[in-house]
Formats: sequence, C-alpha cells, structure tokens
Amino acid sequence: MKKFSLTAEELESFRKNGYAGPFDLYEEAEIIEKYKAIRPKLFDRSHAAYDLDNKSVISGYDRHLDINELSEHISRREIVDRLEGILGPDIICWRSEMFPKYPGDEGTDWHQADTFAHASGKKQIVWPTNTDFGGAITVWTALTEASEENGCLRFIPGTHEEMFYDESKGMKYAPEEVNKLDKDGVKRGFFGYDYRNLQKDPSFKPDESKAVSIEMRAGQFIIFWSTLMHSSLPNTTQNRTRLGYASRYVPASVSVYPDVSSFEEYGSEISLDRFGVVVVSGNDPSKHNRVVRENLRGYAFAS
Ligand SMILES: O=C(O)CCC(=O)C(=O)O
Repeated sequence: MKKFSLTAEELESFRKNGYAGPFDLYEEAEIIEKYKAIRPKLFDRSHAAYDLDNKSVISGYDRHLDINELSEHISRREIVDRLEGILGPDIICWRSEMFPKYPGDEGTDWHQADTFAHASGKKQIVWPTNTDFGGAITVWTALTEASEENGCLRFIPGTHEEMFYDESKGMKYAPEEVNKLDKDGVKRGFFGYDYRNLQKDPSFKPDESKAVSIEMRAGQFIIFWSTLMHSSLPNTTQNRTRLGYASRYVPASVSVYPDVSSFEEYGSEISLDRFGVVVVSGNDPSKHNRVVRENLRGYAFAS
C-alpha cells in the first residue's frame, strides 16, 4: 500500500461504478494561487507543444508539456498512488485537456471514449492485442468549483464496460449547426460536433434517471474510465466560470498515436513532432512510445 492507494472498498466501488472520488488534492487557498499562476501561462504559447491559435478548441491540449505547474500536477502522488491500483505499476500520461465552461456555455453531450478516434477518425490509443478492454483513466481536477449551476460533470454509474457509440462512424465538425437545445430542452453540444451521430443504435437515449452530478470544490479531483457514460451540465450562472483540467493515463503497454505524425480534430491540425508520453509511475518496458523526461521549458517530470 502506498500513502494514497485506493482502499479495497474504493477499488471495488470503482470496478462496479467506473469512477472514484472526489478526492482532496489542493487546499482552497493553494488552488486559488495555483490557478492565478496557471491562467496567464495558458495564453503564452511560446513553449507549447502545438502551433495553435488560442481560440482553437484544442489549444488546451497537453499543456503539461509546457506549463510547469501542470507538469508537476500530472505526477502528484495523490493521483498516481490511486492509479496504480487500477492500471498497474507502469503508467504513462498521454494527454491532458483544459475544459472551461464560461457563463452561458452549453453542457457537454453524453459520450464515452474508447480509442479516442471519435473526432480525428484515427485511433489515438491502442491497447495490446491480448486485452479486450480499452479506454483511458481520466483524472478531472476542479481548478474552480464545479456545481450543478456552473456545469459540473454527470456520470451514469456502471456504464463503463459497454460502448454505446461507434467511434469509427465519424462526425462532422460543424460548430454553427450543432450546439442547439437538445430534444429535452437542455443546451448541450460536443465542442462543434454532435456526439449522437456516433450512436450504435440511433434511437438510444442514455438513462438520465440513473445519472449522478459530480459537484466538487476547487482543488478536488475525480477518477473515471473514459468509457464511462459522462457529460456535463450547462453553465447557467452569470459570472462563475467552471474550469476543469483532465489528465489521461494508460498502462505503458498501450500504443499512443500509432502510425500517425499529426492529426486533425475540432477544426485544427496538430503535428506530433514535439509530443511525448510522460512516465508517471514505474517504467516504459514496451518502448513503443516516444517518452519525454522533461517538459518543453526543461522542467524534469517526476516518476
Ligand atoms: O468537462 C467537461 O465538460 C467534459 C469532460 C470530459 O468529457 C472528459 O474529461 O472526458
């Protein structure tokens, strides 16, 4: 057992429900200071891994590769000790994303991600062939409070072992056409896509009567399978932005971006020239991913 390992009960509940937490990471005063330090750095792309405009939906991808506070965050023991019970001893972080929801923003459509091919059309992670299960573990950290009013996450517990979406179907990026009220009058979208286009059964409707809201104070994090049915509520407040930072982890045996040197999604193209996975625990015995030991400013990752 490590200091922050999941207990046997927490692990059992995680296996059944597909998520664990929320857990405390930063004190209230600490996260306010951290957020103040991170915010201006998000706009400074001088060392960012990708040449993107700040307006791009994916400008918040992989900022752990150039913002020291985030480079430190992804390997925090409070997170990694807990992941070891789920993913085993050798763990890589292959992606992180900022998820802002400004006052008036729509909610995020219900979705599940297995290979993360949904937007780019290419599998972004591939588990070894002898494994019948994919997906990634997402650690979603609240950099601000996340409540039902300003757009907290919603989960449907126990849905993580069956995919209701076919990520190979492809979706059309059309920000002007989607993001309208859905059939139930909820303002919801998927950052310019309509995730419902990937449904295996076009008449499928997630059973929202079983959904739970994940309210968190700033500084807490939640762990969940990307294959868990999840969404978030619209931000209906006048002035309370919700900002989540999601870091995504898989065992080191998983291949990340196999056979591609760039990809296009959400209307932007990314070259992977400066991309690398970060080993946050153990080693990378498989050697099929490019591993980076320091971020693009020279900050050494802990592992
Ligand atoms: O923060 C959100 O609204 C969505 C987050 C999400 O879909 C994810 O972390 O996978």
